[in-house]
Amino acid sequence: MRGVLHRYGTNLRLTERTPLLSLGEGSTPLVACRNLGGELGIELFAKYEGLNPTGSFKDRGMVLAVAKALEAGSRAVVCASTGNTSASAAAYAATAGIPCHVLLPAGKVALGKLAQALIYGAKVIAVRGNFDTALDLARDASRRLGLAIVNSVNPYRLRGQRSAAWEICDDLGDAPDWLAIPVGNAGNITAYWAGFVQYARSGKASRIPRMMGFQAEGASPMVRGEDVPQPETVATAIRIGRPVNARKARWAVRRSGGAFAAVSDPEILEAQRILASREGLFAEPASAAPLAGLLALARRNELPRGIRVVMVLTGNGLKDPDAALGKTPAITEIDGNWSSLEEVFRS
Ligand code: AN7
Repeated sequence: MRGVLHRYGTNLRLTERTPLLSLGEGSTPLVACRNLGGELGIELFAKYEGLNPTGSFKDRGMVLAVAKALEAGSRAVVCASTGNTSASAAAYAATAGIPCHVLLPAGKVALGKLAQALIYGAKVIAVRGNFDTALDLARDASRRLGLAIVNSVNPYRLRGQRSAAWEICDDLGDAPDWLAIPVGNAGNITAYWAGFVQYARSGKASRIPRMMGFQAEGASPMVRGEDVPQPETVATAIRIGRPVNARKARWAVRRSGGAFAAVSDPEILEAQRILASREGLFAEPASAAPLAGLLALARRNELPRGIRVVMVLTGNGLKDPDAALGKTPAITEIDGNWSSLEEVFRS
């Protein structure tokens, strides 16, 4: 299986000593969302990152970060995570054959992500506190114990994540007008922008998209312009109050003519349901923030007509079934005979 290192190695500063790890990450589908696009009056695509090996975009950068950690002789990796980074780190550490330590905000990680970290064999530590506290501790562990930190403070993470922007340009033949993306630690939006810039400079794209970053209202430091000490949102993946990549992301958004905006938890859950029921795409709540934002812009007549928009579905909906089940219709239970079933179809 050809992964990100095999396909984009020349762009990723590999050396002869970099192990070519792969779980088959990247090459995710760019799905045309004709139903919603038609309704919104735009050409809408979804970059379906939930189909990566561990179910999120994190795999693109994690494969490079862990490969580089091995190359540098690191004997273990550490990260803090709202869930997806830990799942990805644990999987790549497993294939690399080194231990992985993950620090999670206690009680605030979706069950599927927790199950992943555990089954891949990571040492899971629940921190009483939020993600920002856990990241401070992970940095301490890295510094004091010499573990390789594989959060997005590790430059290889964002470099690998650029590959998603390259794939979008390769699929569309050019960059889109807008990129709509959820923002937590503000790493991915920075990586996409850098990826688009790199492609534009090398003549493989004619433009750089407006970078449109969407946060949850209760965890929206990029929108408010200041840290949020107690971030809170149903979209636990982006429950982050002090984004480590804030400065770089602000630059990317300003340079591209984009913007940050916030959406409410009810808007996120409604967008998640609409995405699944209208397009057949099941993404986790954080990943529905961009669609929630586009729907809100359209309601206010602020969505330009006819533009080409790619929204990034960063994580798979199966990771967090609890969040999805809140708004689904009731299940009809019947006795196991035809007349009971016939009754259901008649009513
Ligand atoms: C599904 O796993 O920060 O703005 O520790 O899991 O680059 O942080 C997850 C982030 C969006 C935000 N969507 O990306 C972690 C973590 C999903 C995510 C984001 C995350 P960044």
